[in-house]
Amino acid sequence: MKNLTFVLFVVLVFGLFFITCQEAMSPDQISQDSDPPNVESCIEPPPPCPPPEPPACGRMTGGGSVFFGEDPRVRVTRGFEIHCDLSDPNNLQVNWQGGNKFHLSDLQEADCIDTDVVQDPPAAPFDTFIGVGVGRLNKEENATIHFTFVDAGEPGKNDWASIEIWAPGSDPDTDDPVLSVAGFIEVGNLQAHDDKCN
Ligand SMILES: [Ca+2]
Ligand SMILES: [Ca+2]
Ligand SMILES: [Ca+2]
Repeated sequence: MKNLTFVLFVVLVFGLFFITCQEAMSPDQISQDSDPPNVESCIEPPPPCPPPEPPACGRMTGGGSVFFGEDPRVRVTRGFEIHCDLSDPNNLQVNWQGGNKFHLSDLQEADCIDTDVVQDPPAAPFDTFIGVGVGRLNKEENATIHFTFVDAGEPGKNDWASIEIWAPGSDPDTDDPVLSVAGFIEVGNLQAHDDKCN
């Protein structure tokens, strides 16, 4: 009888132990424990992007009549002035063979960038002016101009310019320009200036 009691006691203890272990390791918990670690929580978020650099604050002028190109021969008339922040005044007139005249009415886009080119003197926050605008071509409105002017120091023999002009009604994305010219400045000078924008 003692032996039977002892056996029953042992069975009871093991039974309780088994039930306790099953409760401690419920299926849900087993499933959770077997999930892979949350990798994303271990990866640090990327650093925030640096704020964009403010646009260069300046203007470009042309001293004297600026001639360049051979066919056609192009003249950017004396006294042009264009501003990186589009603020007035923005004056630009382009003449070329055949009695063609373009006069800028509205400078719509301006991107003034500082490249490896050295524009000194004077000190300026940019050397290259990339612009888009509309104006009158031979007294007809809504012609389009794309241009790039590079001040490469003084005097202006290393300065460089490109100009494309589309006739009124033409699409610069699909149509040919009526003027497309690029080259070093032969006469005159392109001058980048620092400006007080505020
Ligand atoms: Ca530069
Ligand atoms: Ca200069
Ligand atoms: Ca220059």
